[in-house]
Amino acid sequence: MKITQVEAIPFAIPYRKPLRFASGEVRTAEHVLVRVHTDDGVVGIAEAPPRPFTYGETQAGIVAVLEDIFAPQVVGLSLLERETVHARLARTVGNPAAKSALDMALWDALGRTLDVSVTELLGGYTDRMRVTHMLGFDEPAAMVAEASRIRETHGITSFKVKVGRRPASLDTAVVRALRETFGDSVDLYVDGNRGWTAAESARAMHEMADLGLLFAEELCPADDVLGRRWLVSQLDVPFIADESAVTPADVTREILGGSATAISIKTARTGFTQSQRTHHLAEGLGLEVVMGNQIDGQLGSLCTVAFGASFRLTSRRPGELSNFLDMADDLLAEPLTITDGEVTVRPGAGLGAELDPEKLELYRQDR
Ligand code: MUC
Ligand code: MG
Repeated sequence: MKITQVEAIPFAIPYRKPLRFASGEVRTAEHVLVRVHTDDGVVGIAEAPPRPFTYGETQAGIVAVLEDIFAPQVVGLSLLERETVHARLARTVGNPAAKSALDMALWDALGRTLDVSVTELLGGYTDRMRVTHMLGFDEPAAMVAEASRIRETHGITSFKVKVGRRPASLDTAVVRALRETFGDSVDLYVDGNRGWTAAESARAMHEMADLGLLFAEELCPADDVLGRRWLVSQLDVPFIADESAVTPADVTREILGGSATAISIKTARTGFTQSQRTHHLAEGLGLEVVMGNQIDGQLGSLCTVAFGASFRLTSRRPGELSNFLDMADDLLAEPLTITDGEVTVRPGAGLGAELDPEKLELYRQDR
């Protein structure tokens, strides 16, 4: 079970249509495939999506930190020494997506070695999750049409609406149109990616008070400390900390400081090892948890469902598992599918994912 090699392979797959939100937009999935090899001939895989506008990482930076710093720190360790891996990676600050992909590839390799799924290794609570689809910025009619298409094609009835534009009426009109079109047959919540001030957020939430929103996420920056506490204290829905609460320490600070009342867990930024810690903390604090999406491809989405299905708390709410639908293609030999609004954990060892070698050749950028 000794780690012998870590590969970091940059690849690029275009999006069918860009996903736009208050902190940025994504037109091409320029991700990094991580492969962890062991002396038993096992290979574990995961992907890292760089999000410079949220965490400062770039594709080239992820490859460099994996090759130059993290690979030498873990080669020679056993797959069972996951806490030692965690401690060594923690010597370097930041780099959440690079650390997480390495961590998840290691768990995949462990599952393959032991012939059990990652979900069974982590907690084994269920084998599936309901799905929330994320709607990026557009005109109200186009966003309603997209939601209808996603509902008809994949059976999804939960939508996260990107907000945070100015004037806020651009976004409140979308949420109102969605509610008027679908009535109570869909769940809706909003994510501002820090686009509004606390006062703008309060006004927009007031304007949408009759629309039955389930949550509000990261409407204004957590660094506007008092403004955000003021906002959260007056809302009658849970306020989800997403990019402001990456580590368990961030979660503790945001929750105890009154700047959030729920959290998003994203395996793309906390892997499986750190996501476990966040899950246990959230359970202890009695928080609502949503499994979020860092605009992952199919492999990243499989990681999210593998973790989310492991615990009762993380599988209770629909997870954001469908961003890959916007991509023109992917690397998996057997594509991930969403049926009747659900994604199931892949049966089989580890993450249960195999790559299509021809697609990897086509999309990799290092040759
Ligand atoms: C989200 O929930 O914010 C947008 C940026 C990012 O890192 O993730 C997405 C989705
Ligand atoms: Mg978010």
